[in-house]
Amino acid sequence: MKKIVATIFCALMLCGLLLITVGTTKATELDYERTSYLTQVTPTIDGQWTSPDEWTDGAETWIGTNIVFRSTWDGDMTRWIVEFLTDTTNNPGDYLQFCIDPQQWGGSEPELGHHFMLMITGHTELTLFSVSDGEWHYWDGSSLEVEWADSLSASPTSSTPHWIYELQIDRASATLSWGDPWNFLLGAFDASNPGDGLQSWPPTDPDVPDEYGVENYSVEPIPEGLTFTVMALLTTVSILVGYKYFVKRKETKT
Ligand SMILES: [Ca+2]
Ligand SMILES: [Ca+2]
Repeated sequence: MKKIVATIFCALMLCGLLLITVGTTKATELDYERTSYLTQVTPTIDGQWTSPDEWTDGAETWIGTNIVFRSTWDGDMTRWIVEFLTDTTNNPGDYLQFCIDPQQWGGSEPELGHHFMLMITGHTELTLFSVSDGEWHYWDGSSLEVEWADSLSASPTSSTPHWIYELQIDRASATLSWGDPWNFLLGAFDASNPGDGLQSWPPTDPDVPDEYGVENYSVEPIPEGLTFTVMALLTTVSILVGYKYFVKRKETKT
């Protein structure tokens, strides 16, 4: 009987810790704000986790359970990794969509001089979009310096090879001035699962800047409490301590 109680206790502690993790690293439906921390490990933009610690300096944000992304920054650079865990197929119609409102203008539709968009399509092509008459249009005149790569590969997040996108943008190269903080919508589409549509953060309309999320920034490195390793360690310790406590009580009583 005590063993059952001990198991329930440990399970509750585990759930509690998981909730803490979610509460501090994942945005909620009511609050689409996240924080970019200072880059500690400058990533190699090759579309994969190049080293085990390459992206542990970025807080993770989930889009449902299918997509997770992280960002870090230093100077004018904003750096991103997006892992589409459930997209394991190479389709010409796959795309990553990144709508940017660099000065938090907001608005009910994108506006020229206020908003722009990047799309990576079919894992082969990066296209920039500006705005005309409230709609996105191909934009070839940008000096925006974007380095990007993607690959179907495994990562510390999932051992199943999945699409991983890495991007690095030099904000100083943008035609529009780019502030701190700034707003964005980031989403991805898997053409082999069209029913899922665009899965994005926030889960709103890419054509409505008023519905984008906020990219805040911290001048500090990511707090240790947010790293996966620390949370996993705490979880393990709590289970061991909880279990030992109950086993000890049982031994004392018998
Ligand atoms: Ca990399
Ligand atoms: Ca696909």
